[in-house]
Amino acid sequence: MRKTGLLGLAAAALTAGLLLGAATGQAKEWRGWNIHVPDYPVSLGMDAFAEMIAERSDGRLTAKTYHSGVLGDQPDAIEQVRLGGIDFAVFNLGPMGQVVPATNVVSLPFIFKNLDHMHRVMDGPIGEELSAAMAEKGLVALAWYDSGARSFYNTKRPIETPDDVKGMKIRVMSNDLFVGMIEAMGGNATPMAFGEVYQSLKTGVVDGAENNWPSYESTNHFEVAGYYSNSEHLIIPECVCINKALWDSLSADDQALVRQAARESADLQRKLWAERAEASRDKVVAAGVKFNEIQDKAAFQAAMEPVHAAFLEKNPELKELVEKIKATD
Ligand code: BDP
Repeated sequence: MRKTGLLGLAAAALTAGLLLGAATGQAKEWRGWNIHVPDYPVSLGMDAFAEMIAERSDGRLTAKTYHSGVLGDQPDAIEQVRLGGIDFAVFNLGPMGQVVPATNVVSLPFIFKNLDHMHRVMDGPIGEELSAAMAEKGLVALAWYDSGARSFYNTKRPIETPDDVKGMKIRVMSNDLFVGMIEAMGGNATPMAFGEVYQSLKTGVVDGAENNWPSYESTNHFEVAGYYSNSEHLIIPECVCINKALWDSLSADDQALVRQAARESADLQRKLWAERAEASRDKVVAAGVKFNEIQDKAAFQAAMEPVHAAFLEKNPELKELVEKIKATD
């Protein structure tokens, strides 16, 4: 009797709470997935986004970012944001390619001439086209963040030519395109979650990996893989993505508010990115990393030609998009 009474009371309180929530328009706090440590440019961008939407909506919209991959690895998190188990995230378009094939165009090695070229492409109609493809899969891309250029690093020797990759076991992000990229140079590719790479380098499960300066530094990979070779073979943007059903439930005014906050957070993130890239590079070089510049990237570009050809053969419908990227000044 007493038990039922208490339960009944609890149920009544819960219903009242829910009703109150509905009546005041108080939405649940959005959960944001992030793979990076809290002081990383992506993390600071996401935190600024969460602050802006709370402030500008007078607390009607609230969000919290869960850093350091505590909500799971990236391929799983992409599924979760699609399904609504997680509300928003910053994803690299590398693993996105497995879910939204059109986004693979930005994961083609050397497709972008440099970071500025990537910005010009992503901030224009091609970025819109990729957003539309993502929306069909349940993800709304609100803004693009920077992720610099990815280069090879390993535990064995400086990489100066594609031949130096021969026989090396290299960790890649989860996407068949990156497996093909390593195999084209005679290496063995191992797709693996970001969080497992440090231990795998340390124990020799892999000989190397590839990433930008800030990730190489923030993960301490530089402590266990001391050769960093500036191949800059991939320049892959990242998206601030929100679950589509959640997005569609927002009023037009709130959508504008959220999109604007995401864009401003991207301006901040890109500025922080440039600073961190330099600081990370200085830090690892000071720590004794053996860095080599690859002045002539032509041999690497040539080695990637079969990767492009195989991709276009498999995805003829993306040829026009690839041409458009290349033709963007
Ligand atoms: C970093 C990206 C992150 C990826 C990671 C990786 O920002 O999204 O998960 O590389 O290599 O540069 O997995």
